[in-house]
Amino acid sequence: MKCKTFFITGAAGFIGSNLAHSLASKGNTVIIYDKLTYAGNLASLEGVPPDKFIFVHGDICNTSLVSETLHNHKVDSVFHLAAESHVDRSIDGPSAFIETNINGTFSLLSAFRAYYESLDETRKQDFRFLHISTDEVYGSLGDDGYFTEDTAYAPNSPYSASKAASDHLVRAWFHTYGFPVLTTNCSNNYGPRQFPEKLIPLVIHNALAGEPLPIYGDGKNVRDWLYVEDHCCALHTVMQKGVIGETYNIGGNCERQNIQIVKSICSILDKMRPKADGFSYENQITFVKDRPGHDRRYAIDASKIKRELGWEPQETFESGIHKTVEWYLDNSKWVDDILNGNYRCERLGLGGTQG
Ligand code: NAD
Ligand code: TDX
Repeated sequence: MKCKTFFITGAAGFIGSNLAHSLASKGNTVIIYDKLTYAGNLASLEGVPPDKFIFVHGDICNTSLVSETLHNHKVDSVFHLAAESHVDRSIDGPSAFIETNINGTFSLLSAFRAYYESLDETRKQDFRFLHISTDEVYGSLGDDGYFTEDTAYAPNSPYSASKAASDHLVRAWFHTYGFPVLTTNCSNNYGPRQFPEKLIPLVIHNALAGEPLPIYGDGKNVRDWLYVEDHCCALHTVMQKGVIGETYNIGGNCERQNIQIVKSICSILDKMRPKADGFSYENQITFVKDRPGHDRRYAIDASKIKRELGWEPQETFESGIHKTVEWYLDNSKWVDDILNGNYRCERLGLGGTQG
C-alpha cells in the first residue's frame, strides 16, 4: 500500500494520538493539527518517529491556517477527530461544543473543499475526508436492540447534539457538493492515553490515589466498549476501502454495565498493585448523583463494516482492560503531564506553527 500524508485533527488527544502512532508505524506521514486544549498533549506523540510527523498548533475554526497547512504539506486525505468530547463538560458548558464541534467542522469542510477543488484529477480520485463521530447521536436504547446505520438520530446531550449536527454538515457536503466524505459512528473507546476524566482512566487514577470511585446513579447504564487500537484499525480500513458518502458503525460487541467495568478494574489492580492495608479497591466505590439526561444503554450493530470492509475487533475486553491498566501503571508520568498541562514541545524537538 502506497504511503500517504494524512492530516489528523485532534491528534494530540486520545484516539487521534493512537491513530497517529498506528499510521506512522505503517510508513505514512501525519500532520498533527491540534489546538492543545486541556485534552491534548504532545506527550501522547512521544515515540512517533520525528521524520514521520509534523505538528501544527491550530484551531480547526482557523480556516486560513488549515488551508495554508494543506497546501504546504500536499495532504492526501484527512481524519477529522478534533472535538470537545466529554459529556459532563458539555452539560456544564455547552458553548465550546457548539464552537468546535459544529462551527469547527463547518470551517474544516470549507477549507478542505477549496483544497480538493484545486487538486488534479488523480489526486482528487484518492482524496477522502473521514469524519469520526459517535454512537451517542442515536440516543438511548432500552434493554433490547442495537444502533444500525439506519437508526434515526436522537441526541440527548449537548455533546451528542453537537456531534449530530457535525454529521449532518458532512453528509450535506457530500450530497450538495460531491465532496468525498466518509463518516464513522463508534462506541466507547478505552486504552492508553485517554484523559483521566472518562470512566476507565478516571477509575484507575482515583483508585491509585486512594480517592472515591464515583458511579453515577445505580451503575447499571450500559456501554459497548472498544479497545482504541481496534478503532484505529477500523478507521484506516474505512479510509482505504469505504464507499464515498457512506456511514459505518464501529463497535466492540462488548456490552458492560458501568459497575461491572469498575469492579473489573478493581480486581486487576488488587492483583497488580495490592493495597498496603490488604483491602480491595472496591471499598473506594461510591455511588453519586446521576448525570442529567444520562443515556441508559448504547449497543452497536457493526455488521455492515464487517460484511462490506472485513473489519472486526481483535481485542477481548479482558485482554484490552488488562493492557490498559498496565499502561496506566507504567505511565504515571504521562498522567501527571496531562493533568498539569505540560506539553514538552522542546523534548520532542518540535517548533510547531502557532495558530
Ligand atoms: P479527546 O478529547 O481525547 O481529544 C480531542 C482532541 O481535539 C484534543 O487533542 C484537543 O486538543 C483537540 N481539539 C479540541 N478542540 C479543538 C479545536 N477547536 N481545534 C483543534 N483541535 C482541537 O477526544 P477523543 O476521545 O480522542 O475523541 C476523538 C474523536 O472521536 C471525537 O470527535 C469524538 O467525538 C470521537 N469519538 C470518541 C469516542 C470515545 O470513546 N472517546 C467514541 C466515539 C467517537
Ligand atoms: O465518574 C464517572 N462515573 C460514571 O458512572 C464517569 C466519568 C462516568 N460514569 C458513567 C457515565 C457513562 O454511563 O460511565 C459511563 C461512561 O462515561 P464516560 O467515560 O464519560 O463516557 P460516555 O459519556 O459514555 O461518552 C464516551 O463515549 C462516547 C466519550 O466520552 C464520548 O466522547 C464518546 O463519543
